[in-house]
Amino acid sequence: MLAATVAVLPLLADGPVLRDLADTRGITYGTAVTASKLTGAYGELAGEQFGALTPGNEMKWESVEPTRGSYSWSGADRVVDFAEAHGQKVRGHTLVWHSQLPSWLTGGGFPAAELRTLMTDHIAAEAGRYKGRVDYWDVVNEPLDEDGSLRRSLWYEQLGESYIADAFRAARAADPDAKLYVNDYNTDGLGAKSDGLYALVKRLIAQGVPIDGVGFQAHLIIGQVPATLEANLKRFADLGLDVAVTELDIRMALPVTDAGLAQQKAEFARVTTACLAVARCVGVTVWGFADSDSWIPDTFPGQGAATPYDENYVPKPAYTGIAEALGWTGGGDPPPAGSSCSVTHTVQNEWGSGFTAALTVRNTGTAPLDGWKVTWEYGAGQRVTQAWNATVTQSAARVTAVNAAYNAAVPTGGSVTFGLNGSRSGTNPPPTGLLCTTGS
Ligand code: 9MR
Repeated sequence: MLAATVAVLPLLADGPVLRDLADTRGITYGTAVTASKLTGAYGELAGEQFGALTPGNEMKWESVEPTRGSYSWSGADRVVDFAEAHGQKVRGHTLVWHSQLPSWLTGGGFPAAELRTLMTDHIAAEAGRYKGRVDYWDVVNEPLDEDGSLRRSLWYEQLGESYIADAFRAARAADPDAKLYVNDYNTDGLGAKSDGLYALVKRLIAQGVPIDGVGFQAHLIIGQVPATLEANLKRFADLGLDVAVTELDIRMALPVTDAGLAQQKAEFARVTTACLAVARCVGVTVWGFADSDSWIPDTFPGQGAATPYDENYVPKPAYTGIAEALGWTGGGDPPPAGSSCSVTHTVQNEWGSGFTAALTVRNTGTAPLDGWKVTWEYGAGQRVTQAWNATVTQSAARVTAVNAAYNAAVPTGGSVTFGLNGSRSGTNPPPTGLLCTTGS
């Protein structure tokens, strides 16, 4: 699918918008978030810069089912609602894990059959609640030990390897449209642990287990980003699965140095480039976008600065490294004053002499839109022959689309889509100069 997009008017500063740059490259750039912080500058950056959100803790078992059979969804709801209001995807994290389990579960002494039912009931409840609203689920998190054998977790010890297949089947039954992932750390490069993961995934596929993807957490250390990251992603993709970098951070010893930040910039870029190089890599998620919202300093005393923004939400060199890896050159015209929309152009269908394209206008500002206009150039002789949901005119290569009366209004965070058929002769490169401006 060909896609092109343009970013207009970041809320906090002029500069690149990672989610839109990522869209143009066919991947999604996401972040883990803390639900309670999704206001003010934190909320604006999370909504403006990222195309997907992962709740850092709010969907874990101890958060959603602290007491047996009694669910508490407020934190998880907050993240999902926020993502929908900002046109973002959601990575659900996580349904079955050995950690952050409630004590009623770990200390319950449940016999195997009951434990298995507790697990599948929990999956049914959680994935069922968010059916159609979560794009990807980390169904099973961290099932492996460092040597590549299966982790001796509560689940494995009591239920054996079959807990994994059962968890995926329960998740598929609860939400047939969500992409189902296994997710782990220290599996980013080639090695014993990722070999174990690879073997596990092959067994699951052979058993017909409904698995769609593999998540690579990528909790990395500067100077130690695996050289084999891309090759490793590729071997999993070659099994016919999607892959994603799901929890990227790159930590360093504190205090930070300019050299450390420069190296971190290059390494955030490298991880991003590795995903871009693997066709089935659907995206990268950073594990917290700001150093003030990172787990690293608590867990690794003396280390930190592991994310793309500092404690005060000032972008670090790593942020620029990501943007550059996504194709940002620092050039281009500044966004027109007053604009607060962005637009994506996607070729949906292509045949010998024609094509169909969909264009989605998103309100990236803080106020509702009342009218919008999109302009672009088709550089290879493409001609618009028919359009819907907008008035589209063309003069030579230049195309202008203006809202219809019924879709002039776009709420904050909302989007509208219009479409067209075009004729072509030969190639059909994406449009250039794609720009959205707001109306009255
Ligand atoms: O970011 C999470 C942090 O706030 C929690 O205290 C921690 C508890 O284990 O979990 C962190 O997230 C983890 C994620 O769920 C799974 N992969 C490792 C992450 C970092 O520990």
